[in-house]
Amino acid sequence: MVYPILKQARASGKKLLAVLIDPDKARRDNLQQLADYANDGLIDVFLWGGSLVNAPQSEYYLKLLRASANTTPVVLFPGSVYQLDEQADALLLLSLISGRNPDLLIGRQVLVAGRIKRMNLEAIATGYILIDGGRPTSVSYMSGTTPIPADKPAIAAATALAGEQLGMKLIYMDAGSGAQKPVSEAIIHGVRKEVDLPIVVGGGIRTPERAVQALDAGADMIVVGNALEKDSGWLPELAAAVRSASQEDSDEADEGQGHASFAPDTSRTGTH
Ligand code: 1GP
Repeated sequence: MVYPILKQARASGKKLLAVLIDPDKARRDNLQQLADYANDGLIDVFLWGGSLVNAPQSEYYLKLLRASANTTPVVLFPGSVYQLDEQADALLLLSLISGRNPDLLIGRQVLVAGRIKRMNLEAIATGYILIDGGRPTSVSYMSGTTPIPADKPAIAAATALAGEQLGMKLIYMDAGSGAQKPVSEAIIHGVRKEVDLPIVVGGGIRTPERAVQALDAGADMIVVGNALEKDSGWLPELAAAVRSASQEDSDEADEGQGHASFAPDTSRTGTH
């Protein structure tokens, strides 16, 4: 199960690094390098998906990744109903709660509910929140929704809180792939103050410093995609920065703030 890993991280202050692979842009050599990093313990979670996936080789690449990095969970991050794949460990069952497009709030979920059940995929109900990242991104265009303005932390916080009250298990704030500006610390901090759920932040994170800023502001897991697609050589530096952000929280825990110790549950759903 993947969700317990996120919950444990949230409880203990351990920070997680997720690498997003867009199957349309995957390359065999890059995939192998990322798998090697994962096997060295540098990647906590793979996210798999994209706003528009046309690649006929998506299933094959996912099989390759599963074969080469078989202890790192792979979680589907689907841009459409065509992106379900039972080779994955889990699925972010996204509800685009920053938007007002009913199809992305409940319509598409209805279309895939039966398939998810029969695939025995762990579905993680995710309150997906788009934050303006400085320019239109694929996800804002494809979803036909307007992101929350970057300078409105109160709206982001109220949206996340509504997601929590509706029973969602995770909040994912996304400035969109390749965003000019990542989600700001003020927005992350505002949401962190309001909700207890694990918080995932992605979009436009291109440096270890940016990753640490998001984690220090309250994200439990950051997602990096674009910046690793062409060159994943900086991943060890990124992973070290994520670990250092964890260490700071763990120190606080040692000083009596009552966090539980981290004990990752890396067990998988039964079918894999
Ligand atoms: C996009 O949050 C992810 O949905 C990752 O964004 O590709 O900009 O890293 P990047």
